[in-house]
Amino acid sequence: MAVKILHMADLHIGANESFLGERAVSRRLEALLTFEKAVDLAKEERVQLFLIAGDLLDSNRIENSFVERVLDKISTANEIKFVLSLGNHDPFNTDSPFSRAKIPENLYVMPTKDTCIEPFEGVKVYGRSFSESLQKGEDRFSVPADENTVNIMCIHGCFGISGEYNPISDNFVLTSGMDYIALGHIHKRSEPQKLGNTYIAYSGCTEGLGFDELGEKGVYIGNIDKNLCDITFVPIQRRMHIVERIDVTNLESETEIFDKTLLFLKEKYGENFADNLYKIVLTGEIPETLDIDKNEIAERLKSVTYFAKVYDETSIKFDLQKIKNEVTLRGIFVKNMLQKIASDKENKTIYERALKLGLGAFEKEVNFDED
Ligand SMILES: [Mn+2]
Repeated sequence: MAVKILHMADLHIGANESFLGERAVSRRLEALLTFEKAVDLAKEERVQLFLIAGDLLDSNRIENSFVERVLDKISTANEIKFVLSLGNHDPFNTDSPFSRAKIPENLYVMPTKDTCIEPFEGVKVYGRSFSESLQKGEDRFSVPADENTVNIMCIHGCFGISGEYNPISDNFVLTSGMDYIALGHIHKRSEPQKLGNTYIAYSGCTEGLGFDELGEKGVYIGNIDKNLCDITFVPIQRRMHIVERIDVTNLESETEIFDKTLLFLKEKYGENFADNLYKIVLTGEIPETLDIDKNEIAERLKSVTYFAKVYDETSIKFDLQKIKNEVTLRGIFVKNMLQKIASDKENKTIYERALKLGLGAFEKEVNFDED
């Protein structure tokens, strides 16, 4: 019997993006909206089993009101069974809100020892919660799978990575007897992969929490059966974190740079472009006379988007024929280098690079990693 699941992880409700300043307070609440959206989606899609693979909360020190809203939402979806295996950020100890709160009947919070439950006939769910923020892994799950049911595991840990966050080895997977293992911990989503007869995947985090968690975030939804893993990624994030490099060569003012950037973002991200958080990196060669005020551009972008910051990685486009006639140290340097470039064909590219770096050094600090 195929079972329709929703797999989510690492929503980190309560986390604070402090760089947002005043908006950080409302941004914290958005994780709740994203959770509610996931539950609504599960209802629409007639999901039977909603798996949460840990780090639902960013910390056990979270306002009760946040936890109440999560539990309320779960209780309104009583046609769905929810299974929660807690992770390193929200371990199931005496500090856990889940050890105090009234748990809805359709939510099962996995204990800290290996456990198997049967939420409905023909489907068994296996898992365990972290008891502390660090967790030594075991090389196999201690509860054997039932050959006569669909077997699904929901667990937080590091698949294929050793360490102290419940490492999950190939042997663990190969001996598990699972049809699907729903993982949490790694915030970057992975496509389902098959080891033996077991499919395993990270759904990734559900809402990006910084410029190291870029692009679409969401959940896996689909059917699991014996030898079947038919799941699809569905983005549900409220906002995306986005890094874009904008080439500003030949532009002549902050206004032109702002206009080009804005047009690019509108074209690429469509009507909801303003909802996202942007890190814009300016690249290309600009005239010596243009001293870009990146803060001015950032302020203007902030006024039309949820958040923006701007990095300037441009380099200066020098008029070498003009500079070589300057009666300055820089003029002498350029004249000498141009002579070397003209006369020493073998080392031409090295001299060209030295010229570029040297000229940069007259202007500002030199980054030798630039090309
Ligand atoms: Mn996490």
